[in-house]
Amino acid sequence: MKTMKASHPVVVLTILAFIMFLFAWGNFAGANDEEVIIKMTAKKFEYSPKDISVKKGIPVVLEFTSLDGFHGFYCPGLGIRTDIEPQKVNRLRFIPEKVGTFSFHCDNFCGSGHEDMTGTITVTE
Ligand SMILES: [Cu+2]
Repeated sequence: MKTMKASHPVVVLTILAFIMFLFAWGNFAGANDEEVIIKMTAKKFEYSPKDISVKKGIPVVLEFTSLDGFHGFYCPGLGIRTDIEPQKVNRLRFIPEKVGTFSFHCDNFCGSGHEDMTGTITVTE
């Protein structure tokens, strides 16, 4: 019984340390699996928001809806594009791998003024 009493605090501390470890691990894993969802709308002749900021290495899902007709989204600097079809949510998932500011534009001709349909993605560390 004496040895049981002596070891008791050690056992409690060990269990506490293990629980703290699990918490830390959970947070760490959670941060890695994190996915940032950014909702964007497209209409003649603008995106909203038009300037977005994301973190390098954190997966991003852009969710586009069109408020009018057919548009596109093309960001050559990051090598990503999607059609933006009306009446549906158009999802584009990517992982930003380089830091910088990259412009995007509509690459489905949607009328005169179409060339002004632009925006930027800024990727930070
Ligand atoms: Cu357009």
